Amino acid sequence: NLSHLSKNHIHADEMHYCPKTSPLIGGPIHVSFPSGLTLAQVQRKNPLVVRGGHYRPPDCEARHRTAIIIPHRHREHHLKFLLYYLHPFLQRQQLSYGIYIIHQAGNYTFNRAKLMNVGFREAMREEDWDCLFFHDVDLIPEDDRNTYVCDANPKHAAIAMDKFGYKLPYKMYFGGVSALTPLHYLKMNGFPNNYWGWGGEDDDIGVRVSLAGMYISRPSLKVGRYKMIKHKLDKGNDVNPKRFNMLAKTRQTWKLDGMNTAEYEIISRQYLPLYTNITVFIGTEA
Ligand code: UDH
Ligand code: NGS
Repeated sequence: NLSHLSKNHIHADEMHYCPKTSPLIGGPIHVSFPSGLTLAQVQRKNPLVVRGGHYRPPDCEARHRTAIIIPHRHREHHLKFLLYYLHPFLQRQQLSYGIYIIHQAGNYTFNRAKLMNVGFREAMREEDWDCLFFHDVDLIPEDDRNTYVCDANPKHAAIAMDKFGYKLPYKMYFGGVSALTPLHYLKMNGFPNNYWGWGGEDDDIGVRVSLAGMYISRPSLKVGRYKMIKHKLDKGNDVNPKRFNMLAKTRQTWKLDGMNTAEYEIISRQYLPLYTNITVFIGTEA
């Protein structure tokens, strides 16, 4: 009896796309931070996540392939909570996805935007992602309808954060979580490499979007809600006193500094159960 073979054959050939709107998504998510949570527990709760933190829906073909890029150093405690919420959240959206932690090696001044350039190149080297989410480690999405897919224009997703009273702090704010297609990213020459320390790099990125002839797209305030895990300014990430002068020159610098000039040295690439960990040496301020 060969009927089971033909059945399998039809299945493989006609693996149908997932519905346009996932039936698994709900509305608001109640976010709290259970003490004693371990990565092993997160792993047990996400049995379909495979090596390197990759996932594809088991019974339909995903319509979207999204890479999550997280700049990181010394925030393991935040990372655990983010993974705890993000994996099930992305699975409910029926996405094909991968999570990349871009870990800055050494104790030199932190550089968030340059780590994003590393994440972009290293994630695209691995897979043909159609959307990249650049995601701070301490922001937890609070609504299932905040879909992690790209728009026609670069999207600023974290528009309603608890620490800003669930409103934008200022009109051009582009920090926290943003989503770009590879085309958007290359069109604006990626992100700046020369913002060392805290502040201004997200504003520079927002300015690049418009200098490259694009607009900022946003979800609604109801949907783009995030809870920030409270913390103080990190060691090694002092406020950058040059940020205002640099921002005044973005128009002159964006084509000269960015994805086209990002130089770095990969120290290690680990395919862990819940994420890919890329440790990178990005140099120090000139
Ligand atoms: N990050 C790290 N390690 C660091 C610094 C930053 O992982 O040492 C990453 C992390 O993903 C973080 C992101 O970079 O979410 C942004 O850095 P941040 O959380 O320090 O920036 P944010 O503006 O908070 O969210 C700053 C806290 C107080 C700043 C007050 C300055 N006026
Ligand atoms: C602006 C910073 C941004 C920062 C935002 C929110 O002033 O980098 O505040 O900061 N721009 C400059 O410093 C030029 S926060 O309240 O999260 O600490 O993201």
